[in-house]
Amino acid sequence: MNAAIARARAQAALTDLRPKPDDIAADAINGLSRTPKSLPSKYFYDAEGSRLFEAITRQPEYYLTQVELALMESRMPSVAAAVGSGAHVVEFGSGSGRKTELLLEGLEAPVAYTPIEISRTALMDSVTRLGQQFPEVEMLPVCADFTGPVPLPPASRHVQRTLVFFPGSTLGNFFEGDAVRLLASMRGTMGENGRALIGIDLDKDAAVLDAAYNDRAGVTAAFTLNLLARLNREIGSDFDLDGFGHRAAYSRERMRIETALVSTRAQSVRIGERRFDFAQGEAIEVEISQKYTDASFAALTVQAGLEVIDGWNDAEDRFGLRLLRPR
Ligand code: AVJ
Repeated sequence: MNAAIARARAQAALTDLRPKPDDIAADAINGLSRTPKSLPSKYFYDAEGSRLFEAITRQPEYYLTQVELALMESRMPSVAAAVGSGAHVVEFGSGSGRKTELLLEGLEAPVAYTPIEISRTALMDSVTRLGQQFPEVEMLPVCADFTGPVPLPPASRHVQRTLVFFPGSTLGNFFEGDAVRLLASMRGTMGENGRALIGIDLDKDAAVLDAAYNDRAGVTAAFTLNLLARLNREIGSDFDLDGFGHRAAYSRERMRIETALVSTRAQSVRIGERRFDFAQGEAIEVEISQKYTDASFAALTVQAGLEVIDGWNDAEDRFGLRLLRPR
C-alpha cells in the first residue's frame, strides 16, 4: 500500500470532533471575563503543548510518570487478572503511549483500542505506533474533547467488556463537579459490565509536590506559557509572553497544586473586539492538579455511581492505580 492510500485509510478511520477556533475563542473570552480570570487547562495540549508535556515527564522532579510506569511494569499481571480477557480499551487522552503499550501487552487478548484525544497529532502518532505493535488489536481512534459525550466506535470482533483507561492523574485537572461528571460519563461509556483503570497522584509532602510543578529546567513554566502562545496562534489574541509568568503552589487545604499565569505588569490583551485589562500581579488561573487520599477518591467515585474494587500503589505510596466498576 502506498503512503497516500495509507494516509487516506488512517483518516477514514478517524472520527474528528476537534474543537474549532470559535469554540476556543468563546472559552477564552468566557474565562477572562470572570473574577478571578481563568483559562481552561484542556487547551494546553496542542502539538507544542503535548511535546512540552512529554519533556515535563522526563524532568527529575516530575515523579508522577516514572512512578506510574514502574507501577504498571510491576503490577500488570495483577491488573490483567482483575480485568479479564477480550477487552475494548478506551483511553481518555492518548498519553505517552508507553503506558498503553504496557496495558495492551499485559492484558489477555484485548480486542480493540480507542484513544479519545483532543490533539490530532498526538492521537495519530499514538495509533500509528500502537497499530504496528499490536496488529491483532483493532485501532478505533476518536479525535474529540473527552469532557463531552463521545460515541464509541463499535469493534468488529466480540468484546467481553469495555475497559476505560485514564492514567496520569489527569482526573486531577478537573474541579470536583467536573471530575464527577467525567467519571459518570466513563460509567456510561463502560456499561454495566465495564471497568475503569484510573491513575491518581496521592497526597504527600508539599515540598515534593511544589518541586514537581516548578522544575529547575523551567519546562513546566514553558508548558504553562505555551497556553498563551497557542491562543495567539489559533484565535489571534495578542498576549505578550514576556508579560506573564508561571506560578504553581500546593494548597494543603484544597489538597491540590494550583497553577496560574501572573501578569508581571499592568497591561491589556485583545481577543477580537474584546479587551481584557490586567493589574500588575493579577493571576489567570489555568490549572489545578488534585491530589488524593483513599477516602477522598472513594467519595468522588461514589458520587459518579462507581466503586473502587482494586488498587495498586508504589512502595512509597506516591502514586496509585484504581480499578472501578459501576455500583
Ligand atoms: C498530565 C494533567 C497529569 O497535572 O500533573 C504537569 C499536567 N501540568 N505539569 C499534571 C501538568 C504541569 C499533569 N497531568
